[in-house]
Amino acid sequence: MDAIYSNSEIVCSTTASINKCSRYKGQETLKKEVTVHKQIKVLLIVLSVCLVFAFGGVCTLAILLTHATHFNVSVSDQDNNATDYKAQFDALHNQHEETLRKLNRLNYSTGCALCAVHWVHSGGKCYYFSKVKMNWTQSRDHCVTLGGHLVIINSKTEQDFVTSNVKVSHWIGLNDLDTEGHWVWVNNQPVNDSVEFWIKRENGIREPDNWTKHHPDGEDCAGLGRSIRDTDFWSDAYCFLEKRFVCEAPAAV
Ligand SMILES: *[C@@H]1O[C@H](CO)[C@@H](O)[C@H](O)[C@H]1NC(C)=O
Ligand SMILES: *[C@@H]1O[C@H](CO)[C@@H](O)[C@H](O)[C@H]1NC(C)=O
Ligand SMILES: *[C@@H]1O[C@H](CO)[C@@H](O)[C@H](O)[C@H]1NC(C)=O
Ligand SMILES: *[C@@H]1O[C@H](CO)[C@@H](O)[C@H](O)[C@H]1NC(C)=O
Ligand SMILES: *[C@@H]1O[C@H](CO)[C@@H](O)[C@H](O)[C@H]1NC(C)=O
Ligand SMILES: [Ca+2]
Ligand SMILES: [Ca+2]
Repeated sequence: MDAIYSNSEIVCSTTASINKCSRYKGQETLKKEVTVHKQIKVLLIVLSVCLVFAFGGVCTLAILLTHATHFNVSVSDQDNNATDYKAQFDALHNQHEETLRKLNRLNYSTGCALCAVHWVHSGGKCYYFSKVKMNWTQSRDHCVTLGGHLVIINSKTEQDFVTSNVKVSHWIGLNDLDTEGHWVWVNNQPVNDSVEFWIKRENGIREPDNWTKHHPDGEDCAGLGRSIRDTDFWSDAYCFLEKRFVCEAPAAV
């Protein structure tokens, strides 16, 4: 039984091996077919992947393009608006300058109207030349009650304007009351050494000379000239002297 079984087994095995053989042959053709199928599959997969990538690429491009268009549009919008704002700004700027020019012409053409009655306009300022005489401190206080201050001379132009309007000595807003020899204006500004108009005589005796002949305290207040002489220049004098005086005030706009 065993032998038969084994025989038959052998037979079987032989048949099986033959079968196996034939099956192997079949399998080889099968294998080839499978390989071809696999290759096609791989090709298909590769193609699909390529397609996916291509699609993705197209999508990306499309998105980029849309964005680019939007971007361009917004940029050109902003450009337009920027030019609009610049044009508006330029127009306003020109208008502003023209208004300033008009105001300036008005300032100078209607000079008299910008100063109170009896005051004279010059260079954006108003000047008052008194007819009454007072000592220096009274003059200083009187200019303040008139809305101004004793004149402060800051330039040759202002000096020339003021002196061209006086023929006798007038007080100006300059004194060395606080510190002897240190001349300050009524606004506490010291005299600028490059803008001073003290009398300079040919004999070398200049003002301020702090003359003490008539008073031991010397001279601490400044006026234009002495009496009716040298009124184009400054001279120190006794503060208690009564003189006419020049007031100054800003012009109204
Ligand atoms: C440009 O101005 C117009 C109207 O003035 C406005 O509607 C638009 O939003 C502005 N565009 C940009 C980009 O500022
Ligand atoms: C007009 O005069 C006033 C007063 O002096 C001055 O403050 C103002 O700057 C002047 N205006 C112009 C445009 O010059
Ligand atoms: C003095 O006046 C000159 C000429 O006007 C000017 O250049 C200078 O700045 C003035 N100095 C002072 C301290 O004001
Ligand atoms: C002016 O005179 C007074 C009184 O004599 C004297 O105290 C003062 O030092 C003098 N000032 C100058 C600058 O000479
Ligand atoms: C100026 O005059 C007034 C009034 O007469 C007087 O009180 C004052 O002391 C005088 N000032 C000087 C510096 O003389
Ligand atoms: Ca003095
Ligand atoms: Ca003097």
